[in-house]
Amino acid sequence: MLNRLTRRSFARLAAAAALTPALPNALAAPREENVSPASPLLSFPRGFLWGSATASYQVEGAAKEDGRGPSIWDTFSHLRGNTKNGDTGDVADDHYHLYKTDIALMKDLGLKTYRFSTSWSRVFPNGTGTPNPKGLDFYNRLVDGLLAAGIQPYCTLFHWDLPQALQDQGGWQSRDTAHAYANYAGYVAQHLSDRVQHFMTLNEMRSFVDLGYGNGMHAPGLRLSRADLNQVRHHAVLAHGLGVQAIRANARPGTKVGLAENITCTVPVIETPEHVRAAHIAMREENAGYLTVIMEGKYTDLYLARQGADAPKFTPEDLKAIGSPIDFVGINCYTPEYVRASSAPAGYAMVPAPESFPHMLSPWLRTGPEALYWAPKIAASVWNIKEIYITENGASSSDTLTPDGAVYDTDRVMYLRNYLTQLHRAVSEGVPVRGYFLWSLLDNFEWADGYAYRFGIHYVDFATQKRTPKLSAHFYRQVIARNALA
Ligand code: GBH
Repeated sequence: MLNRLTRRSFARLAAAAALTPALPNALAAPREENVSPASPLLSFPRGFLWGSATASYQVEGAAKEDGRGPSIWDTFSHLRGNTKNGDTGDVADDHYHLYKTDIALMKDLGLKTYRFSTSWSRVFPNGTGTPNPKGLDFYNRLVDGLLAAGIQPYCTLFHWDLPQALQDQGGWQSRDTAHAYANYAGYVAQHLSDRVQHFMTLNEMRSFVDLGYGNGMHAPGLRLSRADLNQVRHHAVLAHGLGVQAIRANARPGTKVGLAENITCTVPVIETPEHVRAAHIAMREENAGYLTVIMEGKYTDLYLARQGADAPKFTPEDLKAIGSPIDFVGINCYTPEYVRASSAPAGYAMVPAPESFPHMLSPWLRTGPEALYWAPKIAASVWNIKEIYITENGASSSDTLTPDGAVYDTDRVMYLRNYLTQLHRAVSEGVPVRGYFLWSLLDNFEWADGYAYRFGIHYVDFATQKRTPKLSAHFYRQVIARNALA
């Protein structure tokens, strides 16, 4: 016999399916006596913020419209060989024009919150100097639309699209860029903070530093020496710190400031005390150039020792700015990094992944759901963090439209169910995760991978801009509606 809750769940699922011609007969009612009820729902705390995330260059398009200046991603993606199939973000999801359609998709999902990023070169076409009012206007319209739909906007101020004009003056190799960033961040916060309560300074410093300036896979495509790269990394965390100060100085009182970093998500190889301890040490040391220096206001001794003569040059004032207190930490969490105890002086060792490790379509996206348990739990305990968001988690899949117009991305649904089960484990232990942003709302421009790797829970036909909810969107709608794993 089905209990009442399960019966109600079936009724809701059936209703959802009925609204969705793309899922014909998906849930033809089985005879009740033959149904094994699912285990009790894994409920999340009341008010848990279910969200989704995108980034300006990946979705907006309209690359030359309304006075937007070029960014390093315009330049980089237009140079042959830098992206798969020579793809660029010139049009992307045309979200700049279709944002109302996209807000309707969010509303249909029941999203509580949406994380977007502002394009620096829309707001300041040259990076500094005179702002372009039409650039800011787009974000005013977007924010107003979100609020009208009952969706809380979370704003990231930098998701890798550095104004080309600043790159021409040295980009992140120059300290001046950190100051230019603070000026821009303060300006946007000043104008949006009457409606936006949460700002993230920078998205994934590790990615744009190491890929953009280290191995040349991302814009601006440089391969610097280790010493120069360490200096770029220092300028990135300095920009974060100066940005925090500028936002505090210019935004409404009560505005919350944080960041969104793809920290090394350390996971103990076996859940025994010695490996758990090693994973805590690794959390600090593997993130030493990023989150650790931000949370502690200094580089760890081990970090400086490991860099030796290549260590970054910095002043005590730099460290003070970098360590400016923040209100929340956003963790972008995709892959686990396994750690074991070790008798080496560091007290831990990273465990390389075997070739057979399961991954999603993107070869780097190794699937280890327990990352979403351990990363926020360990970070919260190492730095005594009181407010955490999972600012990104999601997966690429070889989505195909079936003849009936559906996308059955069962692998993405499995991925999400498994990761969210581990997030539930953390939240039920009291780890202070307040919300979760699924990457991504839409298939979009996946940087060097162009449009070849789809991360959306809505399928986008890039020829027509038609959006189709995938099975994962239906799954996520149920999670949000029940505030529980469905
Ligand atoms: C995030 O990066 C980004 O914030 C987001 O913009 C992106 O769309 C999303 O994840 C999905 O990728 O090809 O072997 O050089 C996640 C961290 C860092 C993962 C760079 C891919 C490239 C690995 N990313 N990494 S490789």
